Amino acid sequence: MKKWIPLLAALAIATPIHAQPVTPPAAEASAMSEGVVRKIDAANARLTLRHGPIANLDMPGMTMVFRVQPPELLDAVKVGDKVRFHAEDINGAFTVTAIQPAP
Ligand SMILES: [Cu+2]
Repeated sequence: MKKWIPLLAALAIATPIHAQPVTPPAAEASAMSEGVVRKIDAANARLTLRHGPIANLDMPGMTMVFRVQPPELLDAVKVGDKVRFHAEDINGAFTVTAIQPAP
């Protein structure tokens, strides 16, 4: 571990403090966010998630209801699961378009 310290120090000096990772649009479109399933409303294809920041929606962490498209995505998760998911704003409705249990 010790041998890395000079390299990390060099990087810290070389990297401007305001530098942010640049996410290309293609990667952003498929970006996965983290959350926990709080409620599943299969009849209405809706899902309540307590989620972390969603970079592609510029949304901070919160608990909220999402639409789920396609509704079959709900078959892969249950209440209490930690999940990774992708959400998009589709015609003004925040919609989960991919979801999987987190490892
Ligand atoms: Cu939210």
